[in-house]
Amino acid sequence: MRARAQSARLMARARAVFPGGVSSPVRAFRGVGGEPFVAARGAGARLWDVDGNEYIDYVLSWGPLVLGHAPPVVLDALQEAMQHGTSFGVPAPLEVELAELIRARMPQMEMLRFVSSGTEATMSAIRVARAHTGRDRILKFAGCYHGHADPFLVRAGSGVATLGLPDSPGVPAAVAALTLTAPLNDLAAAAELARSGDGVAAIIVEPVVGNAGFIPPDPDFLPGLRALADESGAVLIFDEVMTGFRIAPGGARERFGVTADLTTLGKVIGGGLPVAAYGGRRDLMRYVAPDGPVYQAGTLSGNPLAMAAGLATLRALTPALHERIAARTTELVTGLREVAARHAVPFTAASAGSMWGFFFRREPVRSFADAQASDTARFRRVFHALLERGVYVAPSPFEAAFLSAAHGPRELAETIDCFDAAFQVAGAA
Ligand code: HOZ
Repeated sequence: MRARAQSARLMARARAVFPGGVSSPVRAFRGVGGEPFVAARGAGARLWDVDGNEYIDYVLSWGPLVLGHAPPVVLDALQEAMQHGTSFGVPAPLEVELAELIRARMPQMEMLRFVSSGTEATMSAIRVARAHTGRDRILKFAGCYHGHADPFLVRAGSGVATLGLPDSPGVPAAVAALTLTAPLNDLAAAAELARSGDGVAAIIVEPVVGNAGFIPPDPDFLPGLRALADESGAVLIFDEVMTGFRIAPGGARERFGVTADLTTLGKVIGGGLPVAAYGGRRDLMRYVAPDGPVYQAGTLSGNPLAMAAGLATLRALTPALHERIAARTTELVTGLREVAARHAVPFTAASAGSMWGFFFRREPVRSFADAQASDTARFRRVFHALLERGVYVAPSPFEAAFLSAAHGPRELAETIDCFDAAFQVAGAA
């Protein structure tokens, strides 16, 4: 057994000051049981805990670290930026540069606004949609997670799914009633809801779901939502906090040929610092104050250090590098499928770009209900067998995995060997 005495000591202290000992629920390992490890440092594809144990990291801070931990280009950019100050509270060059770079890769982001978290991005995007349409209700999909603002904590994925909370107390019933929920990949159900009453302000979706585990869209799903939004007058919002700069250099628009009216971004665009954004059609973004009446603001929005890290990351993430990481991700997923087949473990795994995931289930997973029907007990056992061998995947079956530029052939081979061994000891039903 790996020794984790220091981690245990720190977690005991943490539990006295934080609910569950964590700054965000899924980190508490409640989905898999046992004690979380406490990180000391990261470099490239690897993380070390405070007891000196080493892990190949497929969580990558839940997605942002597409270049791996502590990439020199990002550290250099931060060193340079911090010479000039850490926050200005007035416009500054780096935010303009990052916005222009994002727009060059995602032309549908005609105008955008930087915020500090994905939650702020999605709650601001639906505010714009509500202002534009004059409607209050929104349509989301079961298992999709769009942050923890009140309207989204209805049949949500990520930590909400991990903890098995159907809805969160504290969200007023009147607010929750404005959120309609359809099953993923179910266009007929979505159409029925979007056409009910006086329609919905927004249809919001993760174009590839990462918060119910990894669930790709059926080929007709996103084009169908686009048509439904057009026909019903709803604003189509792609929540690309996870998929942005992961599933293709230009995100969902490039990968699926479907353009949303508004897009939310986060994770990769901050290169490991707290950055998110919402943006899209110019006529919609003109509603945002001070151009328009929709209010949204933030003291640290456009923070220069965060902008520097995001710029350095996106500049390094060329289409060629994206392709290389995506090819390695495919290679890993193929290798894992082969190992599972050898052990006769019911297993389904898939990837899009540098985002991937797996379920213990033989049939494909197309919905949150399918994900919940996967063998989560087997997931827990395999998770711990992997961690023991130095491979860290998210401590929940309802989270996606990621790959970075730093994951090379050595990491892939080690990982496939570790899955082999984990299936050997923990793969049986
Ligand atoms: N919502 C994030 C994953 N889907 C988790 C963030 C965190 O716990 O750090």
